[in-house]
Amino acid sequence: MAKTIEGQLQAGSARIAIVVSRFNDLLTGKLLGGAIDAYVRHGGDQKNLTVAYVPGSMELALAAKKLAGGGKYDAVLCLGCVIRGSTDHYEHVAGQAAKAITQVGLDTGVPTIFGVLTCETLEHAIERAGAQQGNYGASSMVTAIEMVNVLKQI
Ligand code: INI
Repeated sequence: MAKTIEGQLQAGSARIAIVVSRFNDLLTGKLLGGAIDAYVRHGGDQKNLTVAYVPGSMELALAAKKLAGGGKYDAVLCLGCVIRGSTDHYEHVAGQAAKAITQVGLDTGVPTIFGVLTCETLEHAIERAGAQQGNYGASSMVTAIEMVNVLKQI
């Protein structure tokens, strides 16, 4: 029988920093609410959460790097929203944010989660920020919890 390593979805006392983009804050505020709610519903205590705000999705990675490097957090969750319909540099913002946030995790060893909605239209973004398609902030928090728990065992 193979040895299996997998992360449970219990938050326990995992210390998680959430970095939130103010750009599209109508939507990122909903992602933040979903993330906090998911943490609590998975057994966490809000006192173990820290929330930091940055201007836009392009700034998420730098703040995440500082938080991840300080040794105080078990995971960093980056929340943002990039909508193609409302920006002509969508590809740059979305692509660069994804690349930089992924790199923070690889460089620091602290799971750094890409909770950035990248959508074609405002309607699609609303659907994924708490309407028909769930809340991407909540599912990203569950990813953070799973990564904290699986990395503890590897
Ligand atoms: N930032 C976002 O988070 N989402 C967007 O859709 C967006 N648009 O449309 O441009 C956006 N731009 C700002 C960017 O993240 C930086 O804050 C800015 O370029 C300064 O570095």
